[in-house]
Amino acid sequence: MKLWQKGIVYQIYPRSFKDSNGDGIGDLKGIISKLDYVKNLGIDIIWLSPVYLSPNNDNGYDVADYYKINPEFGTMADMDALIKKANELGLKIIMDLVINHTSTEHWWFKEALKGKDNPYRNYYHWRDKKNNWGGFFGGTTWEKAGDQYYLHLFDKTQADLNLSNPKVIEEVKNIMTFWLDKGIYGFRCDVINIIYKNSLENGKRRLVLTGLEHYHSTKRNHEILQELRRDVLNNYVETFAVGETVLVSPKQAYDLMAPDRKELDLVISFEHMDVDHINNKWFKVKFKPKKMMKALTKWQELLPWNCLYFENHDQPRSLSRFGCTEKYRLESAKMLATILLTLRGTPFIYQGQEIGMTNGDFKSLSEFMDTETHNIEKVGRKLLIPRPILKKMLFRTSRDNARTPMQWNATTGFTTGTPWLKENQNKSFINVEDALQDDNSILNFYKRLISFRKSSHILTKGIFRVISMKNDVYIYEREHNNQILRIFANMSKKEKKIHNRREPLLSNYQDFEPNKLRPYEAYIVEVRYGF
Ligand code: TEU
Ligand code: CA
Repeated sequence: MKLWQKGIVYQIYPRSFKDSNGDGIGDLKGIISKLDYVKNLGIDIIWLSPVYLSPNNDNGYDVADYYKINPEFGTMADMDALIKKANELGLKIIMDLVINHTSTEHWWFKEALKGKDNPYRNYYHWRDKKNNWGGFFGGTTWEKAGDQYYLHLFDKTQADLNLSNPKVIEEVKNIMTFWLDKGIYGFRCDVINIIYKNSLENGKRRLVLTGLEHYHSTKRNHEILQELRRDVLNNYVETFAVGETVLVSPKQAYDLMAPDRKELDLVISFEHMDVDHINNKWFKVKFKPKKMMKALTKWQELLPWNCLYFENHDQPRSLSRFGCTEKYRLESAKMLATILLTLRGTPFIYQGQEIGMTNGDFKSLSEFMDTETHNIEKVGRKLLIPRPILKKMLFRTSRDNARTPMQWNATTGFTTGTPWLKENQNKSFINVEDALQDDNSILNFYKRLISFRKSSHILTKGIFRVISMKNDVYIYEREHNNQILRIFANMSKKEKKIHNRREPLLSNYQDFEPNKLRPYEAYIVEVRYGF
């Protein structure tokens, strides 16, 4: 087994993790000061969201220079120190690789703006007129610059790179090599299945993302990934390349990660994140556990290995979506943790998830910092969505829900200054300092689960088999070498009848009652057939 299969990943969103100098913005020195915390949790791999030079229109996913560190975060020396200290602790680092687009502040783009015959013009996509494509952040995907328009599938300050230009591919290889030579373990590749555009013609009209068929999962996209593996990743003993994808089927995901195709190692898919909305994420509906179980089961059955996650910097907090933030906060957070750490695949934990952080307590739209949230607000206004409904949509779904500062303690744990994004006031009782001292905390439960998982061949290697998805109760097994663990999870706040008399090996309740699951109760039992 590779390290990325045995290990647990922890995602750090640098801006919101730990501020070391009181300017209200998390930074690299802050991360260094918390590496011991991450290590003690039982983590093996850190996924660091972008720390490159950036004007921060999309918090670093708009890269202005791939070889420079954003001064708000520190210096290249700080980054070297972070990699060194992490490696000393046995922690690997993967960095975000954002190659679908650069910031319009990138010097390549500034050169491209100088005219049609500039050598960098062809680093980007240009058209004389807009086409009908629709962007990920709402609205058109074309912005005028001079007498032409450039393509941007995301924000207008994120210009799509032209990966049909071999020079751009060379640039990507150099960037990867530069960072791998510094001792990082690999990359989380941003929106990796839409990087190659077959054509810039009009698309078939769709409710969202018109034009998608021209750039989604293209053949050339696969070839590019194969080339990056062959010419870069293969130069290192062991690397880890996990790709974030957009709208993939299990088959499309498998084609990106199948070992014999030599592209990525692992794919981040979204189907289980799409279970509480209709059409697109802004139209949330009541969460039905069955949908989640079905999505998880489907991917468990169809892919040999999954990226297991309930949260990241783009998703509202899982506790607020799939659990209970009040009466059963502890139980439901631990129930979700139990599922996360007992399925087959590599678990990803997003900063703050391990203490049960909830969605932000935003009161007004002006408190949001995320460009997507503001773009969607504009779209919503154009569509004449009544203001109270629009507000509700944005409060519930904004990515800023996941980006509020990490709650280290009840007071100035994140920063001694003014945080760049409003802190959640529930830091008074949801914070790392308190959680560390409380044996019953979500944090300590995560630690127990992580060490349980890591010492169990059944959980790391075993096959998955679903037993039941009825009545809001998820029951499945993992099996390895004829040893079986069965996992029970009540995903609702109602008590449920089940069949089980075996004492759990690990449970989110202190005691055990046979043949029933109390609200959000979840546990692992050992099963022996034929005895
Ligand atoms: O996200 C890509 C993506 O498809 C979505 O999750 C997106 O963030 C949005 O929610 C669509 O409605 C990646 C990054 O994770 C995200 O932070 C970036 O903004 C985006 O790419 C562009 O780089
Ligand atoms: Ca700082």
